[in-house]
Amino acid sequence: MAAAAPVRVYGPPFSSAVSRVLACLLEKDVPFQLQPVNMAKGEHKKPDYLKIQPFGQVPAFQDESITLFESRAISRYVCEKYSTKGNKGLYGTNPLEKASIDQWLEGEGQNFNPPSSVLVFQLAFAPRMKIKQDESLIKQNKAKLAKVLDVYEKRLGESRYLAGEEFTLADLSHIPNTHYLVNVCERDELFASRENVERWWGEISSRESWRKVVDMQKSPPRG
Ligand SMILES: N[C@@H](CCC(=O)N[C@@H](CS)C(=O)NCC(=O)O)C(=O)O
Repeated sequence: MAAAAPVRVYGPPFSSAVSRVLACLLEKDVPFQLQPVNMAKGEHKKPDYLKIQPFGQVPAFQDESITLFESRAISRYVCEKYSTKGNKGLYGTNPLEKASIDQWLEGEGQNFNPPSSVLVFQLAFAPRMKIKQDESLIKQNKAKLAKVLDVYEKRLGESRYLAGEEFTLADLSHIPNTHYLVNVCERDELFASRENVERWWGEISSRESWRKVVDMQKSPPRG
């Protein structure tokens, strides 16, 4: 029987949402093919691409004849489909573990991502795109993120990772935006000033899966 084709991830590794999916695939040891989407040329808004990502964003994902979008949904799918590969506990092994992971994954999507993605855009991408930074938006979102991190500081004083004692998809999902905030945006004080958050960031950012994504970000394929 012919080997199954590798799954495909559409989008550049510098995108936070794309890199979330890449880190998940690497944790799960699932082979993948990266499909370039040249965002500078607006390829993500072209009719062919909109057939697989109707909102015109990256990533899109293909497994056999099925296409998916939304990085967190794709990551959950990868964990479920490849439950016996790579890091087997990444999305838990029973309903209660999954619910606990989902709770913090939703917390990331609903509470952490809104202010952190505004800060990443304003501080890392706007200057590169020659867009004027909005200082009041930066101030507002820094304050919002600080409140979210206060909750994390307490939680991470009770358990090693967000959903318990093991690294899970909930932790992984925070890495892409935090990476930009700590390493590019000079907002590392938000994390370093909180002892437990700082310890957690040190642990999750040094995972081999994420180090590989960072290497891919340094030398992305041309698209
Ligand atoms: N909730 C989506 C967000 C996707 C998203 O915002 N992607 C950004 C790059 S990180 C994008 O495509 N931006 C271009 C645009 O919105 O036109 C996911 O997690 O997949």
